[in-house]
Amino acid sequence: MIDLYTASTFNGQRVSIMLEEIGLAYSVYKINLATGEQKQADFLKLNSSGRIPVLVDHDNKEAEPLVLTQSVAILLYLAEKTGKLIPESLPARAKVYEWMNFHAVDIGSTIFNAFYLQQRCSPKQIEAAEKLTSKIHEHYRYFDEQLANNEYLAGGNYSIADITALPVVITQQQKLNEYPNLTRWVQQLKQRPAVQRGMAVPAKEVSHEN
Ligand SMILES: N[C@@H](CCC(=O)N[C@@H](CS)C(=O)NCC(=O)O)C(=O)O
Repeated sequence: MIDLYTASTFNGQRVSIMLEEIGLAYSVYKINLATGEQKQADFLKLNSSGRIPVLVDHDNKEAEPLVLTQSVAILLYLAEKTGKLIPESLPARAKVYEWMNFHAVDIGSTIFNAFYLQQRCSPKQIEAAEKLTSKIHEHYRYFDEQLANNEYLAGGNYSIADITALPVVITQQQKLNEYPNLTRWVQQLKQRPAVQRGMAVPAKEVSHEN
């Protein structure tokens, strides 16, 4: 059995979409970030950095359950565990790693930093946020070009690279109009029932009997 400690943020949604796609049964524990549940002693025992998502796999082959943090590491673990949503050939896998990294590091952190600065009010912070917004557009042009030539992010097959990217991109819908290939890809992925279910987690604490 798998336990997922999560909240409605893009890092958490990556993992819930993945669990829905691969069809493993899991229980959801909703962590209220606004009230600081992630900094309470019980949660810190699981992840001393005090952040979601956390996955606990009770079915691994070791004696102790595996406790794993970092959304990208969790996606890679689940893909390796099930052999799903990751290609077999090494060069094709390398392209998946490349696009996961682009999204988790370049796009994800730029969007997060721009959002953080936009909440502040000093002129210097606003100026920095504007610089980051123009960087987001530069990344999106590159992303759009990739999707002009490929159905999915890392080539012809849907993979964990798409799952890494989608929840972040969805937070930026207002920026998508200029990017037709990106818009096509978002619409296509949003049709997937597993994506719809994964995006809705954690509406409540439940067991997902996949
Ligand atoms: N790189 C980590 C980021 C984890 C992270 O920053 N989680 C945020 C929510 S998206 C969090 O729990 N923030 C609460 C806090 O920092 O107090 C991942 O990919 O999982």
